[in-house]
Amino acid sequence: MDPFDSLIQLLDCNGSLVEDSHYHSTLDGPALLALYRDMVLVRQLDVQATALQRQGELSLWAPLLGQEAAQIGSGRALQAQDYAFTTYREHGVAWCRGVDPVEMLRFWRGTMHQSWDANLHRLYGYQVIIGAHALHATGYAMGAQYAGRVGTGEAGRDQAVVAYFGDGAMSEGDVNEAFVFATAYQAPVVFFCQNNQWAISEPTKRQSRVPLAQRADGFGLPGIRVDGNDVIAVHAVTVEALNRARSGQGPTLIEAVTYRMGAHTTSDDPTKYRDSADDELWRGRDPIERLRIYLRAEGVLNDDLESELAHEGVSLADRMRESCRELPDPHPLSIFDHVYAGADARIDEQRREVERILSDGQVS
Ligand SMILES: Cc1ncc(C[n+]2csc(CCOP(=O)(O)OP(=O)(O)O)c2C)c(N)n1
Repeated sequence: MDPFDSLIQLLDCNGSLVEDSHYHSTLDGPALLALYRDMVLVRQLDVQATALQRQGELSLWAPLLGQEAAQIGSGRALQAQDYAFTTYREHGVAWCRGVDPVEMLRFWRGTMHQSWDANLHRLYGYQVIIGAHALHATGYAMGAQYAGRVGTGEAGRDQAVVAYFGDGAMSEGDVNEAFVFATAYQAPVVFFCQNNQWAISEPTKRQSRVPLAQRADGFGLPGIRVDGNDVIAVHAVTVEALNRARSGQGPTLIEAVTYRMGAHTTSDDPTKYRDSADDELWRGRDPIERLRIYLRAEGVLNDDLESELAHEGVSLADRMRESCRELPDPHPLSIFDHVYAGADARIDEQRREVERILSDGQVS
């Protein structure tokens, strides 16, 4: 079966709107244009970061190429009070949460000990351990529930939590355990699986005989399969799942069917294990191109706006390149920043010990 069959779709690959009996988009022209801008700029961010790695400025980079709609459509569905937990590939979600691209580069250049200020962005740092953060997200969601921030109906108070992970993570114990806890407690968490068809060199079809979303049935949570390259549909299904979570109706699993157009990371060569015909097929399903066609046909996007956006992309790339080369080494004590939201006696004690070592001049 083509993974692209039987999906929720609101905008097809040719840029035409599609009717769905349940989901309807509430996004008007300016809102769609904003999503288009986000997608174009995060692609630029990704291309620039990949180039910086090739120039020896970054140790590694995990490209998001092809997954812009899945990340932007869902990331823009989040409200300020919500909280997201992501993997190493969700630069588009980090963008939506207000993380500066240069801050992202600090991680990949090795000039940051762990993370940006998670509390400020309401986004935990890049998680490299596959699936671990599905449990962290579920625990966080249970905390929100116990703190009375679910189902109050008060706008801006009720919270939802999103855990982003890939198709490969669906085979991990942690993710399956998270499903058990989330459903047992009806926690306000949305599991957002980007099925990009590959877990490094392992294809999704070797991992599952059924569509991944169907696994939700066995755990007792709704499982939704959406065209992950259709930003309008991704936004609509995520808005609904987040509303369910915030209003106390429990978790949802969203499988966003997409394709990793690039390598797994800059250390990987996908030509060793996949067919170029697949790359060609998915190029025709490009998430940015179909929205571009639609917006141009509607008169929302024109040559002037496209050239403005192209300029914005070039300045972003210039800023990333220049700032990346100047990123300072982290201060040794910054390893203690952002470990917990507030003060912690054990962390404070360790900080004092390192301060003492530094002032003794034993290390610089
Ligand atoms: C617990 C754990 N096992 C193995 C790895 C090595 N590893 C890194 S990425 C990856 C594949 C993940 O694939 P998927 O979940 O589909 O996400 P994608 O990289 O495609 O976004 C693996 C096995 C790891 N980081 N953590």
